[in-house]
Amino acid sequence: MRKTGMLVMAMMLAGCNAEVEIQTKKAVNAEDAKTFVAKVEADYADKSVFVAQAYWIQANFMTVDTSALVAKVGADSTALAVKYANEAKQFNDLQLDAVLRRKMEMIKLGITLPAPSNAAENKELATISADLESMYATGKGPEGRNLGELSKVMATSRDADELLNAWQAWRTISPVMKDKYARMVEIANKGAHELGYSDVGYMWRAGYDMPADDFRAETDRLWEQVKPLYDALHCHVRAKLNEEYGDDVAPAEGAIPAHLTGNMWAQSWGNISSLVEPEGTDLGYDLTSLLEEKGYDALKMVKTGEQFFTSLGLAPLPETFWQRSLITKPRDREVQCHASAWNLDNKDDVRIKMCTEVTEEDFVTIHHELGHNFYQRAYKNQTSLHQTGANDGFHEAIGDAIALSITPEYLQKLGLIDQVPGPEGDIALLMRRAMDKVAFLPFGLLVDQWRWQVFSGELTPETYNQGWWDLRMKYQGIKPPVARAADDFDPGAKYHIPGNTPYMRYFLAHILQFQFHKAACAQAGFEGPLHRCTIYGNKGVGQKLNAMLEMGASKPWPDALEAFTGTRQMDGSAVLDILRL
Ligand code: X8Z
Ligand code: ZN
Repeated sequence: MRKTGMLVMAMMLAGCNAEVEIQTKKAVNAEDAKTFVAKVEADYADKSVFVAQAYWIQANFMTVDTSALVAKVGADSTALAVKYANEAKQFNDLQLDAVLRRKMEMIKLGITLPAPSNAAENKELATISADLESMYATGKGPEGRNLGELSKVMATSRDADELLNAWQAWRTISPVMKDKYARMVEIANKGAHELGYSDVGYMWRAGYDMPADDFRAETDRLWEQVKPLYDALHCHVRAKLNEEYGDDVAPAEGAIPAHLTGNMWAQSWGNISSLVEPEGTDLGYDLTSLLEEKGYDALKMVKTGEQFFTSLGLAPLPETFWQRSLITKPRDREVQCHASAWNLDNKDDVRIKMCTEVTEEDFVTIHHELGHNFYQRAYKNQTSLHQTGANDGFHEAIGDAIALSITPEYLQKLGLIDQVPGPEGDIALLMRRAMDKVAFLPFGLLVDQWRWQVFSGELTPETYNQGWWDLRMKYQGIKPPVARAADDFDPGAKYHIPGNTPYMRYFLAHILQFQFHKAACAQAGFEGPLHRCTIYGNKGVGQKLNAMLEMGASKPWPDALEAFTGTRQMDGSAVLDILRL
């Protein structure tokens, strides 16, 4: 409760010596609530530009100094957000209109890592966050190899020893994060308590226009819908890996060892698609090789991505995007290479930051990032608190949904292939999609299940790593390729853990993007199989898409979903509709 006009009076009560604290609460009304929210929004709009600039500079130029600067900026902005969240509580019992009530909830819940009001702990939390972020960004394996180099081994090598070596190398960066991480959890949970919440995980689950417990059940429901497809994929891939690597490395039964799926975290398996194509099927081309052969570089890949969005009738990116984005890894300084999309001024100053390689994977990631930028620009006229995705899964799903339109038919339009493979290419096409998207689903689900357990105290620093692998086993059927030591901290080797980016958004996005694609293809009147549908050039679909994007978070997310797809429910059946013949 905000201590409005708190009055501390020592009163001598008759018959006893007691010190009584009396709080007088000024009565607030709906008009006060409106004024308060307007003030918060104006303040956020004003201050967020400076904060974004500081974070941008740090991510593009990582030194001990820029880290110290973002720790300071982060501490100040968290302190402000916590102050406003506490002030918002005074309106808890008031009847407010739905929009205002929702904004109040956003003010209280919108802090990813809440700090206690104690300035020293706030500072400590901000310093730990900045430290963890740079430890990840600048992390190197024993032979000085960075994540880009090690990831390339994971994606291209078929030598089990080499793969194991790269897998282990990257996991040497994270044990030193563990103590800091545990302390961070402790402080942020204290911040959550002060705001009146049980723990940080609760706050993360509460941002979906439904009670936090219902959200947990909702994610379980979606997983159950798609699990049979994952189980089938897992079984097939395990058999193929067994053929390739033999019983000792890749057993025919049980879990798949984590180093064999073409990805550092075994989260998306597209890089080993060719290995698992069923007998007699072949896509006939490899997009990575095509991009190389046709002389694509990072810039041309981003231009091509932009061209997809403008083909839908969306305005081109501003000149400043090209001047200010970072699209290749600089040779002379440390940057945060994990791809991201930014809006620096809450208007048109959108940018991406990526250490792009000429690969199919990065071509898709470019569409993913541009999806964020086109979303950000579309909702720029909303009020400050509504300048975000309908929910965070929407934000992650837009670019991915567009990338589902990268079909052979579209690649032919780009001049990347001459001949569109006939139906004989369907199995290989579907397999590639499943390896990228279906394989991701259990990983997308478990990262925050782990963090929910960490924040609730169910896992402790002693059990952090074991808990991680228990979830990897339970949902993905993935096991570590070598025994893990007690002080290992394998979750820390995944960006979003030290980066403190909530992860359930990606699980939701891997459901939503299929719903969006299916709806878009229906709007386009497409009649063939959905994996062959591209909405490239369709202005009608673009208009409808933009209508949803422009809404930002101004309405509960089911309204936004309905505006584009006609349904108010997230639904995993679209995944199955698209990924079956
Ligand atoms: O982090 C990302 C994006 C940035 S928002 C590149 N993704 C997740 C990941 O890399 O783990 C996209 C897919 C999942
Ligand atoms: Zn993203």
